Amino acid sequence: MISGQNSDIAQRLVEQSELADIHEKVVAGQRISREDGLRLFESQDLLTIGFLANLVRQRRHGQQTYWVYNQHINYSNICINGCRFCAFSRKLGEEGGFFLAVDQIADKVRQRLHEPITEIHVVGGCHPDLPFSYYLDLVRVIKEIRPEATVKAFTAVEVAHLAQKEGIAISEVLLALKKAGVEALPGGGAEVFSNRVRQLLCPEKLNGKGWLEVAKEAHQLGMRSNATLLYGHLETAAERVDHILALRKAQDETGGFITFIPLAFQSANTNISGLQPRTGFADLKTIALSRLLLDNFAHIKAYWIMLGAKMAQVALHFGADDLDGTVMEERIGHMAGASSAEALTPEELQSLIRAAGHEPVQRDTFFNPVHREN
Ligand code: V47
Ligand code: SF4
Repeated sequence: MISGQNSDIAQRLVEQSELADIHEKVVAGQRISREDGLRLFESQDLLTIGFLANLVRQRRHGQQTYWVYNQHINYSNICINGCRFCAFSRKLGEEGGFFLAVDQIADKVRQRLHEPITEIHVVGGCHPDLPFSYYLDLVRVIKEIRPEATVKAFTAVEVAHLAQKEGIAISEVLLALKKAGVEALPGGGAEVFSNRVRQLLCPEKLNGKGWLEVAKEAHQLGMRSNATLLYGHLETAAERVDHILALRKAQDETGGFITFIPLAFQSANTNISGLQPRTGFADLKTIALSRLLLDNFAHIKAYWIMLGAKMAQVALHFGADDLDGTVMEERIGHMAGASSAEALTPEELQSLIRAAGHEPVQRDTFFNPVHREN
């Protein structure tokens, strides 16, 4: 954190910068516009952008940075969609495809029963054949073994896929999942809402409008959800801004989003080639811009799996207030070449946060503090 004399100097520099008018809005707590967002993306003044985002972050969360004790489970990577940016998925029958039966999922949960996990995050591909009863049984078995953990499961894309496959309404799928024990949806599948990008990269997938409708419907039924942006591929700065603003509008309508997660694209083993490598500048600017534009989102997550632990730590001074969690087993980023570890212990997460000058706060899925014995 900047403090005392340094803070005054930083303040004066910002007031003299090309972004002084946006600084005024941020200080006054005013909403910043699409044009402001575009100017911020075009600006190379990363430290001023970070200073502005950090003002908002500090106002909301002070020195607190959140982390969660969680377990990721991917039930299957078999998927009908074949998004060009995805190294995780396989077609049915293709080498490398996998599927976990309900009792294998139960084993994964049981194996870690000695750990104080508070969230189980479950996602997979859009499988062509699995019956709806499989998804409900999967959730029920997790809740049976670990009743105290929150099940955060199935993206809006998986929910829409189930509705289509079963020939039932989205609300019916959501209500059945909720009854089985799902309390929140992960934020995946949003990618970039732009039709142009979706036509190029994931034309088979639920479109942006459909994704927002599922999320809003979940909120109306009393479920919460996260939201993501997949950045660092073919999207333009304007498409990033418009994606974030579509989420801001949806959040104005329902208030149901918990956190926003910019996902840094990992390119290995994907069908997108010839890109310039993603830069640290782009990572920090995207985090900061998200914090500044999403004035109605309480939290911005620096997902260390995609960013790498070191960049995620720096992002805590550029608008992010959450590092996600222990994870333990991660396939989506690692099959696409992520060089981060697959797991961080609670001690490692907390020491990353402390080394950034912040106070670690263990949270549950909904950002309620979790009090630990040790
Ligand atoms: O929707 C796919 C993304 C998402 C790649 O809600 C890729 O707390 C980077 O949504 N490089 C799934 N990203 C993961 C996800 C998520 C992860 C952690 C926490 C939460 C949460 C949600 O992964 C997909 C897609 O956008 N993805 N391929 C790739 N090559
Ligand atoms: Fe399937 Fe999701 Fe991968 Fe797209 S990103 S191919 S929907 S698993």
